[in-house]
Amino acid sequence: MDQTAFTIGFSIMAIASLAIYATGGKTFPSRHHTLMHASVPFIAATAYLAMALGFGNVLLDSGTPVYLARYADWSITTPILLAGLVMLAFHEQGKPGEMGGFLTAIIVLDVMMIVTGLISSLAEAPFAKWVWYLWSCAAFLGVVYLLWGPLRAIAAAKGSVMAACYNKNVALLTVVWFIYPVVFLVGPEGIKIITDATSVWAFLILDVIAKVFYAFYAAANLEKALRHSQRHSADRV
Ligand code: RET
Repeated sequence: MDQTAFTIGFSIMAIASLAIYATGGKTFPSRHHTLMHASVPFIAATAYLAMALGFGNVLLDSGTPVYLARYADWSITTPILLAGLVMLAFHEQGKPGEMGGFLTAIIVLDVMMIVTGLISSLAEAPFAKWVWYLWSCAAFLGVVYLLWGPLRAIAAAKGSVMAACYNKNVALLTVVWFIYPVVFLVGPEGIKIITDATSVWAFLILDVIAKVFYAFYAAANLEKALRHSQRHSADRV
């Protein structure tokens, strides 16, 4: 258990939540994105606080530590991040029920990915562990498919500027999210190539990129796209 990493994680996430809110757009249509992105590190700060204080840190019979707060964090924060992307793809438009359907499907797949990942980490029998791991990967591929297939096409139909913004955000998110199952695989919950401390630091770095860096990156891309669309509608008047 790495107390330093958890304390650093708590501090970064708490400060980042305030910084994302303070610097983010406060008018429609950026305000709701600002609120969503600021809530993500707040949840993570809570999870790191729990891990630092030893709440939900389970030691399995095999000696593998499992941090339940990490999975609780991911099961709330990843749906928020995905909801932001679905909303960006639709950009305040779409047929009735369409956005709700996509939100439901992507969040169900995503929560299944986290829950089955947790089951895999708790499963000590190798066969069950790897079945659950693969099932979690299948759900993850479903999420990636929705982002790069139908949602990308919907974003493209909203014009090249919003589509470029969606594509940039999805590209960063996909690259970073793909590293999580790899760290899990090589870590103590998987094939145990890296130590618990290394995996805690690796997840901390990934969390900072996926939650904090991504929030600033996505906000900058959105503001740029909105400025561009405003300039073009002003030109047409
Ligand atoms: C697990 C293990 C089982 C296989 C897969 C996983 C994927 C996890 C992901 C987590 C993303 C977390 C983020 C948190 C930031 O807020 C559960 C590690 C596929 C993709 C982005």
